Amino acid sequence: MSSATATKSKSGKNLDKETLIQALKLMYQARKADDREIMMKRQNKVFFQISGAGHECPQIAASMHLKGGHDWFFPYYRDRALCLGLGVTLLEMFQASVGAEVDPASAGRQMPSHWGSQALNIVSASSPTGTQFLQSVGCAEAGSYIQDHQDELPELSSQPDEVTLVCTGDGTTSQGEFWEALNTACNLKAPVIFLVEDNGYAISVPVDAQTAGGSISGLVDGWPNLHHQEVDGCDFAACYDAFADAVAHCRKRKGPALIHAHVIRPYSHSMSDDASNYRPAAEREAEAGKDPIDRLSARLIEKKYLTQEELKSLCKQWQQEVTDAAEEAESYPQPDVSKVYENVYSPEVDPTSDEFSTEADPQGEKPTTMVDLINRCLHDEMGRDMRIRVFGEDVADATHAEVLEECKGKGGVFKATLGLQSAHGSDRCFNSPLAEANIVGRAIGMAVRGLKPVVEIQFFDYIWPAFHQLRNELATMRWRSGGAFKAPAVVRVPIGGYLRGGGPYHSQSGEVLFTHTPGVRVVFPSNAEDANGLLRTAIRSDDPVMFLEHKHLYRQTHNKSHDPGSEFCIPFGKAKIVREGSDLTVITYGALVHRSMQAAKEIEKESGAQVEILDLRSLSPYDWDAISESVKKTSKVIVAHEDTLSWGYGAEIVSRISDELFEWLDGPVRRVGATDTFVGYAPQLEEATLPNAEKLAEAMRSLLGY
Ligand SMILES: Cc1ncc(C[n+]2csc(CCOP(=O)(O)OP(=O)(O)O)c2C)c(N)n1
Ligand SMILES: [Mg+2]
Repeated sequence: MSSATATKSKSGKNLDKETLIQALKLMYQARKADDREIMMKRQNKVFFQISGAGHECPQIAASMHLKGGHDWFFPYYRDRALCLGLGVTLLEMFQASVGAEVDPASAGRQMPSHWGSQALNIVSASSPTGTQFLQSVGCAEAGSYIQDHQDELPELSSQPDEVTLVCTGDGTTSQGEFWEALNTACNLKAPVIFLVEDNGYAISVPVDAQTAGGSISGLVDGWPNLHHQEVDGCDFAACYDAFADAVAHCRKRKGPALIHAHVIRPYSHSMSDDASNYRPAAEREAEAGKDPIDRLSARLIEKKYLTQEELKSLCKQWQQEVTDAAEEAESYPQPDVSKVYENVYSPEVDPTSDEFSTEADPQGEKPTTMVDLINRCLHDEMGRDMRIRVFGEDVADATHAEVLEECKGKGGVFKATLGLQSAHGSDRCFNSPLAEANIVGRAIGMAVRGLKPVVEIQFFDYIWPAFHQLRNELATMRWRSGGAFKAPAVVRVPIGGYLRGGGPYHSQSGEVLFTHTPGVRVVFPSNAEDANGLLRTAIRSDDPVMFLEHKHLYRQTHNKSHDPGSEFCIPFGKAKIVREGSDLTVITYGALVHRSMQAAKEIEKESGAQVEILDLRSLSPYDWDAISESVKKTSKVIVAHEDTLSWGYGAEIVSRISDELFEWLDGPVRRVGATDTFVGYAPQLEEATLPNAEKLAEAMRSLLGY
């Protein structure tokens, strides 16, 4: 264990003068920084304020046992004192307050108190309460994985004794992800400290209305491998000792720890709240008597480490540093507006570039299916890149590898991941709990550490528990941190219907929920070769990718291909003309590519008209040049997709065609999509719902005749 991070041997009660004065300084300056920010908000110099007042004690204790740049941190908005203790400067804090471009936490993109520091391993905090928990578990897992494979991952770093700290309020422990994270951390013995800063309220809702029995401590008793301790969060010595024990437990890899610290909230929830509306005066006054800064000051005087005069003079000096930093920060400008697009995607790796355009090098005698070529790509890439970890529900061959002596192995409900565990090891392909947010949240924590999680959500229909993580975390990480952090995970998802019996919960599409989310790439292949090449690009790119695999296309014969070889990539944003024509363009993707081909053949037979079919292959980005060229050639266009018609992918493309290609059109721009309903189980219902070759042919006929 390095001396820099060794848990301090002294107990909280016997701390020396210097340590106590340093603790008081940090607590005092954190409080005064909040006060200054409140003043600046009133002066309209900052635009949001939420304070950490009353929460300082456990945070400073944590900062004294952990080390920025060595351990990892997932703070929440009240953790100003923690961040100050770890080394974020007052100037940096006020740069965030004024929304300055130089703000190292977010480049002026996030509200103040959304902490982040690349140098200190403080991972960019977001606003949703509770999303930090699963990410912190993934981060801790990544640390261990990097340790285990350090020789093969020389570009990544972790520490043998590192600990991940994740912080939360009491109310936020009501989020399901808290329990998911605690469950997984205990199960994996992950070195994560959960600090619950219990101020008794979540905005206006008291803790007894949130938590059974009114205390999180009562609920975490008896969890396997969990060290937990309840502590007076206004007593510095008690907090110091609690962290000493928790950190030691985690550094020794005995499991996670939970510290439940009772703190106070002397100010209202935020400057948009007035606690007197729901907290009686007597309650607020009683709380004020527990102020941790007053208590630590009194202790220093009592121990005769400081006189009243010395304390007064130190406070004046500490206050001056706060004032100076705030005044200096005011001179920093807000971000240049031209930079708003920066860091939506990787500025370094461009998956649309020619670098990702390679020739196929066909392997093997026979063409094979889409699911096989997805599996081959995963095998190839795992062999080439140790950063890749594949996990999800049922994706492993067998959780207990020894059963594979007798059993064939599962390898995913569609067998897309079959054999990955056996070939590459149980720490590279493994089963997650049955919890979708768990999969994506942990993937984000791992990706932040430089790993490349390639995870599977078993069915698109069940992606919704993970949507919060996907939309608010995965997609935003790079942008919201001004490029300081990124989460380039690949999320593979079987999607779509045509199963004859899939019903409403095994047939869903819904790709637009993701194309409508900046920061993620969305890919939707229609055939085996494209799936292989696009998945390789997804893995080698540096952006989060939603890789949508139509499960009805997994084992068709019409879309088989030879294995295109282990270096085959297809750039994103490049459509493929799968049928040339001069009379009408169909823009489509996924399962409608084949159906459109069938319809086009029918139309040719009937009237000789030539329909051009464009397979978009990737939906975000999409190939506007190819669309534009084809529409200029044919002057008639249909956008066809399997998903429900209204508010769908077609609406966007049609709108842009109407806007930019109006002069070239010889007819209305049409759409074909599913009925605005769910997909029924009875095959007759499914047929009536989803678009098919007949419906496509009818739309083609009608538009050709316009
Ligand atoms: C997912 C989500 N729901 C609601 C909110 C709005 N919100 C912000 S803070 C908060 C209360 C949090 O209470 P607690 O966890 O006790 O933390 P405290 O603010 O008391 O420290 C709420 C409801 C949010 N940011 N995110
Ligand atoms: Mg609270």
